[in-house]
Amino acid sequence: MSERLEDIAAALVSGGKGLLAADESTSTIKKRFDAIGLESTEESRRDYREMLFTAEAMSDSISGVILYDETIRQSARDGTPLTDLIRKAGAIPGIKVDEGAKPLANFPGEKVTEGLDGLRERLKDYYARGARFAKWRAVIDIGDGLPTYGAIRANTHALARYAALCQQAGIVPIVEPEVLMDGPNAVHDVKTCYNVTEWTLKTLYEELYLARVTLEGTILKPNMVVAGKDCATQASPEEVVELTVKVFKAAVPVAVPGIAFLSGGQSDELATQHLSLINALGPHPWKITFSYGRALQAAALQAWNGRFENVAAGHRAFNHRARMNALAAKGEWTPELERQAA
Ligand code: 5MM
Repeated sequence: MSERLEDIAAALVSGGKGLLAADESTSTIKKRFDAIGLESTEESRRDYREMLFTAEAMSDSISGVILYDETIRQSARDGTPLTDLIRKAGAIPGIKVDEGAKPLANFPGEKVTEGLDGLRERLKDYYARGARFAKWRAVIDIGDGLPTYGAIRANTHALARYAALCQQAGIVPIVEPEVLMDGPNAVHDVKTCYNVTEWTLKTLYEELYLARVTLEGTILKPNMVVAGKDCATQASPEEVVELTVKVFKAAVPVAVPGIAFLSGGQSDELATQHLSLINALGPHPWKITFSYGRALQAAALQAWNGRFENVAAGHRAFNHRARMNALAAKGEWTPELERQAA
């Protein structure tokens, strides 16, 4: 495969495929395992990821997998490195390199993502382990008086410094500025989400420009424009789609090759439906696909349930969800196909 950043970025978002975000940190995967009553150990985490990466849909629907530090070093039960399983399926291994969102000093209720210290060296190591793209997630909270200019500036500046370091290391940066939809924010309607997303994206592209990042070798991983989870007035799918496309037209340069959405707490099917409607409105100047974590994995985790004898059931659930999202990446998903294929 070509090692040019532009080619790697294009491969990640083309061909109706999308990304599997399997980069849950140890504390997050523990929460997911707690929900099915499974103890989170190095071995159970490995077994779970091995189950995902050996599903058939990895070859037809997944372009790349975002891994966590522990996972990129792990091998399957038979000793095959997990990164080899991913490559064997024709997908590209990637790595989450941020060290999480921490309280932003002097900005109550807001966070900044850390992880820039030592990043140059870590990227070198991840490259040697086969990673050809990386991910850094910043979180933006909506609340009373939030977000602030300071928090948006600090988070997008860190994203730009991360992106520049990745490109120097031959790694495509996925930049993920997530405007959160969860949290007790009754004030958080779809219009507020639109305004905050536009503000965040415009600031992000200014920071990327100032950091001399080559946009052609990046991918954007954004939220869709949706109302907050606790907002009494939820937007219709048509409204979500219209506002999401509108905000990208206003704020995302066409030099960016692709946009790969996060699911952010949307239900599996709604995340698929929104993506499909967005693509059906195309053609757009960017490829638009998925980089889902929860919305790709939830059903597979339930079906697998931590048991070796359920690997086939886990595969079936993962194949279905991944294929529905691959259809959505082409704007071809319908509720009828969802039911027929289930
Ligand atoms: C898979 O979850 C990722 C890692 O989360 P933590 O650092 O909190 O453990 C997360 O960054 C994920 O890649 C994105 O938020 C997108 O996931 P969703 O579930 O929103 O599609």
